[in-house]
Amino acid sequence: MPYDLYVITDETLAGGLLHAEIARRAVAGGADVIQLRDKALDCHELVRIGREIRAVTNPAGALFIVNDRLDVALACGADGVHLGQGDISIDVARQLAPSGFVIGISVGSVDEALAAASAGADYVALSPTFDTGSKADAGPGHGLDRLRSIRNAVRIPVIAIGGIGPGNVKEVIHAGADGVAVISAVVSAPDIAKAARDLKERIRAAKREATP
Ligand code: TZP
Ligand code: MG
Repeated sequence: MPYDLYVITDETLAGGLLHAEIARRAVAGGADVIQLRDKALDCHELVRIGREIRAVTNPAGALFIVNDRLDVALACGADGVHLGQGDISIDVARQLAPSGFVIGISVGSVDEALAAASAGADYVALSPTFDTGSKADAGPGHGLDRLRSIRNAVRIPVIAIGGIGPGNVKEVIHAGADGVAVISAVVSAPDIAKAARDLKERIRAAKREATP
């Protein structure tokens, strides 16, 4: 399953569109992964919306990941969960999840990436890779040298997240990212499907250049 273009839903940055509609448009533009992320919703709302997104991603063959909440991910039949360093641990999540369930985790350092890989994570995301205005507590970007170091340290897929768009996606892929996770570059675009299509084409082109 490729992680090339990983789109995170955010209603606050989508000009009035709801999560499922953001997902529908992003998938129409070729998003490989949709992550439901909303810190303001309660569990009931997250499960209801998660099921709507599940109905969008399934027919398209896109992966559906829930942010933070393993309980919500399991309740709405998601393909996986994206954890932060303070969320349920990878080992415990693995014990509770069905086989084949995807567990990804945000990391900021090589040590965190190594720990995640040895705990059985399916992917790590360098968070944030660049400065971002889309996550208030993200802190400063770790940069491309950190991305390269993590790429060289682990064998599982490495995703770059934070401050990525059409202007810098090529250097991110050339630094070794397997995929790119974005909010604003796709979700805040006037035409979400078109922005997704354009970004995915840039990712693919950069990968073709990077592979001799
Ligand atoms: N986690 C780390 S950075 C970030 C998240 C959810 C926000 C990414 O948004 P953008 O607009 O692509 O910088
Ligand atoms: Mg989180």
